[in-house]
Amino acid sequence: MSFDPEILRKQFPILKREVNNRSLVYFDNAATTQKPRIVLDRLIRYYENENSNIHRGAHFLSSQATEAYEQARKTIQHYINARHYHEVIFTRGTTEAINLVADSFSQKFLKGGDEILISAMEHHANIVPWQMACERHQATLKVIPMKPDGTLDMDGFEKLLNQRTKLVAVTHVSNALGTINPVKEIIKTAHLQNVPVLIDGAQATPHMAVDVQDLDCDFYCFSGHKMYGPMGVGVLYGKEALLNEMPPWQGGGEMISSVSFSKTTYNDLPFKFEAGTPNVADVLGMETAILFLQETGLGKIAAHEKELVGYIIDRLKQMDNIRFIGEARERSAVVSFIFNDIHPYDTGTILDKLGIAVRTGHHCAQPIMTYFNIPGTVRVSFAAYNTKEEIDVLMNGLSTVRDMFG
Ligand code: C6P
Repeated sequence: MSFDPEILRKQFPILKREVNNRSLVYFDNAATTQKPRIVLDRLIRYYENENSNIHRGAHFLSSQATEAYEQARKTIQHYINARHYHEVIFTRGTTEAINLVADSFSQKFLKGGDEILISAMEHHANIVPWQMACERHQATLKVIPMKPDGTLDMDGFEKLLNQRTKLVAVTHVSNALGTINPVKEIIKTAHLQNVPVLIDGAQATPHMAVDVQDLDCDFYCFSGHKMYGPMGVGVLYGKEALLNEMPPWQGGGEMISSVSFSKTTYNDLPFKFEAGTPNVADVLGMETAILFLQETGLGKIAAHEKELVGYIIDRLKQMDNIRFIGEARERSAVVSFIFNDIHPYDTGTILDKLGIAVRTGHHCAQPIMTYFNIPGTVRVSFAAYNTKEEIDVLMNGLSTVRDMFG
């Protein structure tokens, strides 16, 4: 069946609403996507019919909820093609997944004089946890340089990789630039020196199929809420051998095997890393979002978003005083720009008055803004339900902005 965003839009109740007396135009999908009716229904169904704590009770509801939760893990295992079901760890999101690895991996493997390699285009969630880990273990954080078009300097990367490097952590897709990084190549190069690689997939999983075995990444992190699922849930994929070597991160709940005051033994994967009552409802909502993505077709979504990106770039190029931030050939559904003579915050505020939601500012990637010597960007980020007509509305809004600032 062909892809029709207008039909798809009907599945998203929020898209019908008005903001400031205008039909909402939602272009802040990299921050979070809207949720289709089936995801909302799944959350309600869970709380109305299935709500129970899992892995604990012998009663009917508890075993039903446990089964549903563990089935969701299998759905996600197959979705990202993990070799083992227990390599899928549920977290609160990408940020928590990275923090888990930064803490636990570093505790086991990082010591004074070692190096962690990140890139110049990381989100703060893939910078700060590594800074904290390096500080704790007297290690050094090194940064793969970026080029003016917003792509990584791969020669620079190879030069930085050495025997002291204990881990490489890079984003699959930049949230501020839209750049799709050559992660497979990065992983292959790092592995030649036996260095494991963590991929921040927060901005990749809503737009492309991810096969962790094909990538051969050691860790892959993503968030449910950026891929049409609920907030507060995400995934850490990790290779079994590494996860087994790493110490537990938080204590309590299902992560124990036995507890006494003198000694506690830990549970096996994946439970070793899932302390406390899990977020069952949102895990089920995320599973439903994945079924939605599969049903809609990631290939069709990607093709549609590519068309939107091409269209908006052509239109924006016709505007005065515009500067694109991030011009990689391989790019996702993000377009960042700035008017040289207008602060991005002013642009965003006027667009908001017109019912158009874009994100302005540093997008939690301040080093990128420093690199380009700008206060921030105006970021338009697309999802499957966006249309060219909405881009036309945005372009009218941007003309209003230009008229107001002369
Ligand atoms: N970026 C944006 O507007 P959480 O908050 O844990 O779901 O995701 C954090 C995160 C990590 N990596 C990348 C590449 C991201 O884009 C994000 C979230 C949002 O760009 C909110 S700052």
